[in-house]
Amino acid sequence: MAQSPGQQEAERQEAGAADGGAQRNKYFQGWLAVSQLLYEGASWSGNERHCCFLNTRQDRFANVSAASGFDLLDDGRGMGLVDWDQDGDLDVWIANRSGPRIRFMRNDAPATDQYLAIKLVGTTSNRDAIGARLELHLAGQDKRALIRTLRAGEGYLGQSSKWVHFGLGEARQIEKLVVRWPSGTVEEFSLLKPGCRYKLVEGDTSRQLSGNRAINLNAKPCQSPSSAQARIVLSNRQPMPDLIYTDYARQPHRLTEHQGRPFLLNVWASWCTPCVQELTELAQSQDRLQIAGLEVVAFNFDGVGNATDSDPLDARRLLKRIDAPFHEAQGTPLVARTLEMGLRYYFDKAEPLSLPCSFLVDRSFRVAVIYLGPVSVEQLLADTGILTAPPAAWQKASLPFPGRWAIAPLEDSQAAIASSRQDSNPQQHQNRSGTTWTVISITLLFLTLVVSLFILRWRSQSWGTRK
Ligand SMILES: [Ca+2]
Repeated sequence: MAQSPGQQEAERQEAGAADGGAQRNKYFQGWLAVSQLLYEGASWSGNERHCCFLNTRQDRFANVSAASGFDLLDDGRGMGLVDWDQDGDLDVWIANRSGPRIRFMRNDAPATDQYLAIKLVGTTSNRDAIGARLELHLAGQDKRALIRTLRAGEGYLGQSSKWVHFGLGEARQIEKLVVRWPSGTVEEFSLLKPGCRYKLVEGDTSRQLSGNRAINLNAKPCQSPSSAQARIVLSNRQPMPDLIYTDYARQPHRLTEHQGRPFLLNVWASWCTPCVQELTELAQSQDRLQIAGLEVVAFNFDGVGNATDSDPLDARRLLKRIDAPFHEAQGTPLVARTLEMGLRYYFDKAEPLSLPCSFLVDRSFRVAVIYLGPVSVEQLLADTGILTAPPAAWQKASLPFPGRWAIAPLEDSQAAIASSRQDSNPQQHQNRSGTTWTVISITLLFLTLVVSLFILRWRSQSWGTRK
């Protein structure tokens, strides 16, 4: 049967919508695939070193990445330029997708050259003077002006300081500064001195000298922590999985047998030299561990996974040799997989279980601290000592350096964390939002009914009173 033009158009629109939906699904599937790759440890652009190019003022640039110290292997995303310590040179903040998430690079180049810093205040233009173009003319120099443009945003989600910075080199005198305001007005400012910071207001050619105050940053260069050794204090402790295992006498156990007192779950193997050193130190400090009320559950992984040439008997002999009075536990592929899933859950990153590795578990059977690599007895005793600290003190102790929380840590529940991660899926987010709005609608309807009944009852009472 022949279709009407209207039916044909409706079918075309429907087919187009279906195609659009399929395209959107492919788009989201693509992002999910990329996210999964990153989650599994792949890098988006982490193997591309940062670059820094020096303008030689001869229509050429020189690659000074290595000499400047910028050739980092970070997975960078954005950067901002600012004279953070106000000593006349530009410093750099770098934001990374991977760790370290943020870097501050203080410019420690010899401060023999001069500078000029300008803050613009628009009146007829926008107040921040975004879009203004500044031309700086130096006395006794060639006729080429130094030009800067004030922008709102640079790079990905980045914004440099709105203080416009000029490096003057060896110049010691400024002829003039021409400001082309976004409103179209052009103004010239003279009598500016090198080595100063000025606030310039649109329509007012008098300049305001802003105080110079060099800030002494006491920070020292730090070494990036090794990924092979780390101490991670969970700001909100998470439940420890209940592991089922056997001891060396093949007697079955559950890890929850240790609930009610703090213990260290240590993952080790006899072929792992750092593991043996760590266990030896723990064994030699057994008296101190006992006084602290800390038990050690030593999970041995000899003969598990790729270590097929090792034998659990080796582990048993070694524990006897070092006289380690630990609770012996024989690891299995399932236990290894469970611990790996736990680490994936805690860190939102999929990585294989590496040895040695330890979990400090509190008396409520919650993981409090994770140690990747060996942990010293002193550190272990210190962490055990603060297991009973109030939540605020514990969260403070979980920070790697002093600071305050910009966003409060997640609630101490798996549901809250799962819910927060659900936002990464737009479709699920829509569904959850829809549920929320449905709940709100039902609540509002219920409240409306209650209020209506109350008003009706009040009016009937009032009428009754009048009678
Ligand atoms: Ca500086």
